[in-house]
Amino acid sequence: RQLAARFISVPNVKYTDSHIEAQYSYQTTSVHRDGNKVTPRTTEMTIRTERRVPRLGVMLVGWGGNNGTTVTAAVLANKMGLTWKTKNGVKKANYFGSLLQSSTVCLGSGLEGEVNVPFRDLLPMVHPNDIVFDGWDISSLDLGSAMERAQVLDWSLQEQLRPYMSSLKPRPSIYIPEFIAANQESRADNVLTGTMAEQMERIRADIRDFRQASGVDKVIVLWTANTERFCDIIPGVNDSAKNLLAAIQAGAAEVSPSTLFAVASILEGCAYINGSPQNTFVPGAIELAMQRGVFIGGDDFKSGQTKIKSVLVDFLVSAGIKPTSIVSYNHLGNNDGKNLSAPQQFRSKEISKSNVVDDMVQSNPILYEPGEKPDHCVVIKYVPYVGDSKRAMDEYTSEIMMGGINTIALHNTCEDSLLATPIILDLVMLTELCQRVTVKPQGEESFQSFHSVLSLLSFLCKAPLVPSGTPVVNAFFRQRSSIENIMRACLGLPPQNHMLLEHKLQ
Ligand code: NAI
Ligand code: DG6
Repeated sequence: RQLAARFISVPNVKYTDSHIEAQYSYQTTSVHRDGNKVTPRTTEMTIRTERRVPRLGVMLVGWGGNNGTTVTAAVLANKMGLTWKTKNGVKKANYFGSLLQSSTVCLGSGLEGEVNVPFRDLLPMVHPNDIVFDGWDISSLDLGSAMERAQVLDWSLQEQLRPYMSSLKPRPSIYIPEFIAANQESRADNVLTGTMAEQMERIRADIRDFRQASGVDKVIVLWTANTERFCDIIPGVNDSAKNLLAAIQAGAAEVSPSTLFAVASILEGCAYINGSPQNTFVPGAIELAMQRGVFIGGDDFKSGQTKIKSVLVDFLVSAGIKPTSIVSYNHLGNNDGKNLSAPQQFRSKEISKSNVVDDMVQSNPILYEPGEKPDHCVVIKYVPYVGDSKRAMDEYTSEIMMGGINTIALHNTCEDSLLATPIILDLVMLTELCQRVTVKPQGEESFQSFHSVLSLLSFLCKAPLVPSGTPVVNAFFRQRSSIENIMRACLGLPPQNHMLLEHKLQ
């Protein structure tokens, strides 16, 4: 059963013209180091959610790429309610794969059983059809031709979208060749010139121009451009906000295009999300975001193989089974794969794909000695023929009872950009929602926002960026519960605990 939950009536919740205001008891369990003293704690708080949903503008870095064109085309197709014929029948535009648009949460239960509502109806949030897109690309191709180059969408859908997509042109971008693969050079015909500081100012001006010309209330900038190599963290260059700003003025070598985009967005007060694995958020960029109270999030969309890994390893370890070896191959033939065929760019991806099991392994000292980890190998190969249709093959070997060995082998074939597109939408819709939520713990004077490093986005990212000293959670269902329960808290509802005690008593 589906029910719009937007105006649910809860005694401890007040709907004013501008806000949903919930009185909430946040319950945690504090444990002493040795585990002998365990204390339940309750913090009373007021949580406010602004009700007015702004008109959202999203600027994509890498707009002319496979993800950039696919997300723009998908939103247009949904907005226009397009259908198209394929050899398998008529298809209709949808948002499958979006947590917020296409999944449900159990609101609670009544006489007729469980009531499930769409995630998107829990709180007022931006609908993807209303997002206005703009962006930059080092390739000058208009989005109609770029969509054709991407080879993701069915041709008869492309034909319908072409007139609209062709009028969209990426803005010139910052291109510093040493950060992406040399094989990308032939694409770079739409690049800014001038000093590093001048180029960054141009990006800031673009953001202001877009905001004004489109009439959007808010802009979020998201990097879906090529994977860069990692930056070295150099004291005096990118280790503090002050040094990073000075390094940009000086045109220092170790400042990447993605960091320049992040700094430009932060200075314009726009949230910035990193959909690729590189360390865009050097300490100086994080400090700048915190100083300015701007959200940053990332890193690297968790779209396919890694998403399954964050489910499967969680299942194995939480079932008391010990994964000892995880081997993940992929091959793909799109431009992302071409860029990742260069060693430094592959290394960035290898790092973000490899750390995803750490929290699950560390959570179980019965299975793993301190410091012990499964062998974990990540291989990516570029095979042009398969295009955007990525193949992922995984082998999970685990130790089971009494010396037994359990091997699971998976093969997944799927259009990579159709997995990334709903994630891009969820990232910006969730970030925008978080910008409207503030919390006032009892006894404190004022309402506070979420931390600038928006760890709630972890569910959508392979290598979640979290505030310093905060646990990194990769486990899929823990990440999902966090989003669900924080949204429930905004409505004064208790966390979903799945106890179903009322059905377990005589
Ligand atoms: P793509 O190669 O098709 O698109 C990237 C675009 O970025 C290209 O059009 C390129 O010209 C442009 N570009 C490169 N450097 C730029 C710069 N400095 N400024 C502006 N534009 C620039 O790649 P795709 O498939 O769209 O993926 C984009 C990124 O998302 C990659 O880094 C990829 O690793 C990452 N990603 C993709 C996932 C997926 O499932 N498709 C999942 C996780 C991450
Ligand atoms: C090859 O791994 C290309 C990558 O860009 C991936 O397609 C992307 O990172 C998705 O990774 P995963 O592990 O979530 O499928």
